[in-house]
Amino acid sequence: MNTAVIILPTYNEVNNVTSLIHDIFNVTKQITTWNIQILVVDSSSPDGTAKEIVKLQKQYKQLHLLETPKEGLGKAYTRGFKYAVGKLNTDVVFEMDADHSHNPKEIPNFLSQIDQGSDFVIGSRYIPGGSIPQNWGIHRKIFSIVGNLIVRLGFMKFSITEWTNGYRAIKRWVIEKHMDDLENYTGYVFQVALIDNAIKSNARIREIPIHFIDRTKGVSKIDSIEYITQTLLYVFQHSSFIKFCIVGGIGFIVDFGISFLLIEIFTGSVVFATMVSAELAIISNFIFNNYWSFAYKKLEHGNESLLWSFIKFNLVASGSIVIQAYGMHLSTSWLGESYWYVYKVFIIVLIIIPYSYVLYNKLIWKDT
Ligand SMILES: Nc1nc2c(ncn2[C@@H]2O[C@H](COP(=O)(O)OP(=O)(O)O)[C@@H](O)[C@H]2O)c(=O)[nH]1
Ligand SMILES: [Mg+2]
Repeated sequence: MNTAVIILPTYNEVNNVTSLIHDIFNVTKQITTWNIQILVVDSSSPDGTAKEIVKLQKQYKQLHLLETPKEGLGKAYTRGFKYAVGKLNTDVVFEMDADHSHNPKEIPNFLSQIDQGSDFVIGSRYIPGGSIPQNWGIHRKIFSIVGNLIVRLGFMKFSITEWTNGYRAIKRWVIEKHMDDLENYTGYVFQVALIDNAIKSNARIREIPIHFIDRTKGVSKIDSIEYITQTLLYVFQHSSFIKFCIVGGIGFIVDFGISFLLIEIFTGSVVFATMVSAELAIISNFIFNNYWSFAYKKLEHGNESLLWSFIKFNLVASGSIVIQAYGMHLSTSWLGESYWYVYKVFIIVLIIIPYSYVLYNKLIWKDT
């Protein structure tokens, strides 16, 4: 029988964790196809959470306790993952808050998605059937909704609606594959990093709706300012889309700079200069995208497809020149030529950027 370990990270949850553990085992005793264990990872809570767990262990032999220093939620989870995989030899790990925000009744739904072939099941508050608490203040609602939106936009990944909530079931291989990278994220941003890593290794990700219940006992440990800065920084450093936009900007500078050099300094012909500079910009874009924006799906040197990919890249780039020329022709013939630069910006932002990004992902740096 396969094993699933439910990890409950705790920091001062003495008034929540005992009743939650009873609730969980009440649900899981009805599951016959999985061996379910609970691992509490307590970061030296001064309120005596760990002592309560030790008492409960007399009642439940499937209850484990890992005591760690106070190093943040991400660190607690990575330590918990290592223990669950290494010591408890689990096949699946669950993440679940210990403050009753996540209803244990959903556990069978997570497992049935795993049984049906998912590698990573996310409990989402933002798909039909899911919700955030009605009684949350407007600040907390905006914080949660906008936070998720920024991540979705930054990664241009709209199919995943929930990046921050920690009610999840994850297959062992995903954890093992990304453990080294995950250890870099000690705080709540760890949750975003985990999904980002899972996407990059093509894990089959599935969302199921959950209602998030506001805690009634104890206080939230989230440090909002630290969380926002770390999340923005993470998205900025890891988003292929943002890097792709920066590479486009560099391409523009290369194109313009070389044209300027050839025309003004070397008094070359304008047509010749334009051809040379455009192709050099295409080459620079191809190299920077390959080794930076899409580095995690890099086309390797010596690989036969590298040349073919470069040819396709040139075709996509030529396509964008044709689209721009046609768009400029249409817009200036309708609206006159005075504001041509405004139309150009609109065409680049609304058509060229999405066109190139989608085609690069579909034709050149493909998800395997
Ligand atoms: N072990 C451990 N657990 C933590 C830490 N910070 C938060 N938690 C736990 O993570 C879960 C979610 O935290 P919570 O404060 O409720 O965050 P919120 O739901 O976003 O307000 C709870 O079970 C907390 O006890 C930490 O540093 N170490
Ligand atoms: Mg909470």
